[in-house]
Amino acid sequence: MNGFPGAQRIPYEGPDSKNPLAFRWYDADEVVAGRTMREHLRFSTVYWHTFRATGADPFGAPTLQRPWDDGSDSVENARERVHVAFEFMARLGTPFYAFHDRDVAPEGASLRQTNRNLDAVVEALEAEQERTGIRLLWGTANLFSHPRYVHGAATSCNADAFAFAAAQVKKCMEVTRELGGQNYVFWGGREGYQTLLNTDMKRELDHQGRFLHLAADHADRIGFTGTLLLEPKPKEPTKHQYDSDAAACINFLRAYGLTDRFKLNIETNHATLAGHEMAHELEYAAHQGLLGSIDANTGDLLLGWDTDQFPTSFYLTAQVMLILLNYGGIAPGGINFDAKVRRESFEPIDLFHAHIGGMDAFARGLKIAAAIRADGDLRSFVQERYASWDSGIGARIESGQADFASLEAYLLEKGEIAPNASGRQEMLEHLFNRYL
Ligand code: XLS
Ligand code: NI
Ligand code: NI
Repeated sequence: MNGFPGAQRIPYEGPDSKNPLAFRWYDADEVVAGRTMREHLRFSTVYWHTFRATGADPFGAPTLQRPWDDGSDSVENARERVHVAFEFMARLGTPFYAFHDRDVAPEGASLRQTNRNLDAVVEALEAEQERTGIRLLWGTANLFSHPRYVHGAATSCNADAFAFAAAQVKKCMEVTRELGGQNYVFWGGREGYQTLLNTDMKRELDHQGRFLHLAADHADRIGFTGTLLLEPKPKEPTKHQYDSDAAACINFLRAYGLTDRFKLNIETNHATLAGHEMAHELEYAAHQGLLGSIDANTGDLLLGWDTDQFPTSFYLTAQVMLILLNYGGIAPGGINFDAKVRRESFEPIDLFHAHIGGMDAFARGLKIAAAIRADGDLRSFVQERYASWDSGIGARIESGQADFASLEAYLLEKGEIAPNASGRQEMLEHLFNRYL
């Protein structure tokens, strides 16, 4: 059962290596800014894109060659796939993985049978975790593929769909706990709408709030102590997803009293679809104390959908890692490659090329970010830019000692504001490039 001929354990060979099946930057044991790369980056392979994608698109048939997979929906095939998946991850060296319940095990004729199928595959996952030391970053329930969720899950107009989703999350959270999962993710696949003409938005959002409370209650009941994560995405599959971006998610969590239980899982391509840079979404979640984990991929700026490509831009990864370093790291979250190979990259070995490129891009980004922080030039510029708030009128405003009347009096006396300084954007962009 060697699904990956030609690929052994991927070695680190250093920046000068020309071997495409070697890391040039990712050296798991290398210490950067006080921690090993392994600890900083906490890479995770996703089960769905990597082991379940077929390459089918709305215009064409599957293309991806997966010789170990017999294409059937049997539990036996699902268990066989587990061995190949762990073999892949062990050779690649991602210390974590993530799955949806329905990626790992097939849906059966009844909920009872489906749960039994899941248990049978979880047994295999557990054994492989034990054998390889690879751990579960997060589990999640697929509440969007089955036709029963056509109108949504927690936000469906059909109360039975809510109940089914609850049963599914209950089970998936239990197996996530059993497998030692460090987080549990909620991406609201079909929680949104296509038209307001048939939608009671207030009622749907109340139901989503209720659903997440019930999920948190169940986590407490079973002693699941991992972080619960909500994943923002603005559109696709619905025209308007309720969890549209970090700010909308945080507002939702606050409105429904969920901020002490939930954090966010921020995905690069979802940020792009929301019209934001990844750095914006990370910075927004992080300063609110709600950054939990990252789905690392990248979109195509010329296409308006979630292309889920592997990240390769050092500029992007350096920005991401700078924010993570500034906020003390991503653990117990991780850098989860929610990314897939192109339909045209159909050989198994392409899975290695894709992940090696992504891991190296993040390793290089980490080094760039660490160098930027060590020099401190960027930080001093920003500190200096806000110096007017450190003393005088600025300090009085920040500490709550000023009101409109005293501010008016201040300006009547002073006449005009202190001269503004240049923002120096171009100089800073050039400075950033110094480290690339
Ligand atoms: C889809 C989402 C999904 C979540 C897990 O766009 O990124 O893959 O991460 O349900
Ligand atoms: Ni995702
Ligand atoms: Ni996505």
